[in-house]
Amino acid sequence: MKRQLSDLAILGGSKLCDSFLPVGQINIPEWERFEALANGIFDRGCYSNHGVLAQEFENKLCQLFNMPHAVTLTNATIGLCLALKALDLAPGDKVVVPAFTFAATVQALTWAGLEPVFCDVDPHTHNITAQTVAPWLDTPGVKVILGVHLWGNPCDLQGLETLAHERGLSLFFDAAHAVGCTYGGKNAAEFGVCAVFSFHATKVLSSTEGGCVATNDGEIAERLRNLRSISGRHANVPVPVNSNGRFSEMQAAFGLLSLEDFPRNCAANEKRMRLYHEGLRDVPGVRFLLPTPGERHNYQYVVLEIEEKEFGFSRDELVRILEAENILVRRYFVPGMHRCVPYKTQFPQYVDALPVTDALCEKVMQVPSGQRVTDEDIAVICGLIRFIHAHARELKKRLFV
Ligand code: T4K
Repeated sequence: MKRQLSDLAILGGSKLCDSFLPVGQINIPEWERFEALANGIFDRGCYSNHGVLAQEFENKLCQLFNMPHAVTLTNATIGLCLALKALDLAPGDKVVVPAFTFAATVQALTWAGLEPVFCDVDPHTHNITAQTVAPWLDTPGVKVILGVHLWGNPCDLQGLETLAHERGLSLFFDAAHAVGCTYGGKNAAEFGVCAVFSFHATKVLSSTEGGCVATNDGEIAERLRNLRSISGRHANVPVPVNSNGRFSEMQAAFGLLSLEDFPRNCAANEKRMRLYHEGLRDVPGVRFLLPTPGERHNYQYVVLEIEEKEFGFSRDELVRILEAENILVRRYFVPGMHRCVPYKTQFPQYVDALPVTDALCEKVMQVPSGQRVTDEDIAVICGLIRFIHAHARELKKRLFV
């Protein structure tokens, strides 16, 4: 615990954490359970090309999502690329997409030969809404609205469905953060023509790398199975190109165990989020983004907004102080995609058009969560943030002048 300013690592004191505390889950199943499944893989001698474990994982995902098709892929980035390629779109067709997202959301559009039309997001949910999308729908060539269920909170699905229906557009979702999350009691996977999920090591449902596309559309699912593997096992349907987006048996083994642990890991995440909230809720200038009450959630990301005037430091300054202590907070997603190459030069019309995105890029951060982060760690992190706020004026003079 820090008692005086010189105890802070950024001022030469010792680090609060001996090893770094990351944002991300790294929920590891017990080795013996993994070994038992891996032994079966060795016995069968089938390591990839969608073997028995991959098929079992897909079946269980269909149950979790309440969907007829869950096509597993190497990761969600490949899932986004191939799912966009599987839609009936022509090269150069336009897709309305938030700029406040992970690079893969937008780069997948480029990869699939489509053009992004960047829109802003709601300041309270960080997600697109019918209101933030509507101003861009008259752009010639718009065919799809691509929403991102950021931090696991589903977008305003009712409003978006109504708008898409009125305008004859498709809805497509990057649901990388939203495994197990609901909107109006329905699984997030049940909305849009496709929903793409991530099972990266830092996600609450993990297959180390991995992702899947959930869809109701049997034709799209068949196209995806052909797109993901030159040696596809399923019916041959015409696809524009082949690829290798296969999901290995080792990934499936990890994923199956993670699925068994999923309720337990979500509950542990919920507790961690609650502890952070209790530990920080009265600190001036710290705002929490909390899940909608009554909906199911995976509580994967603990997301804060730092208001510089009230807190005493900007988000970036706070991040530097915390990182010096080995607390690896993240600044997802900076800068907004509209300000990244190649988009800022290719599409300069968006650079100064998204004020909410720009404001969020200045103040949003995620604090460590997941299996490695203990209750004591959270108490220490909250205590440190309180200490930094309480001594902001004095500390600022010694640090950032
Ligand atoms: N759409 C959205 C909205 C997304 O956020 C993402 C990915 C995607 C699509 C694409 O999904 P994938 O293609 O990845 O399936 C991470 C993840 O790599 C990425 O999956 C995630 N979103 C993004 C928000 O965050 P980084 O660069 O911040 O995290 P990374 O991989 O450096 O890991 C964080 C820390 O965790 C590391 O500093 C160390 C620790 N760590 C990580 C790994 C992988 C470990 O201790 N062990 C590990 O094995 O991107």
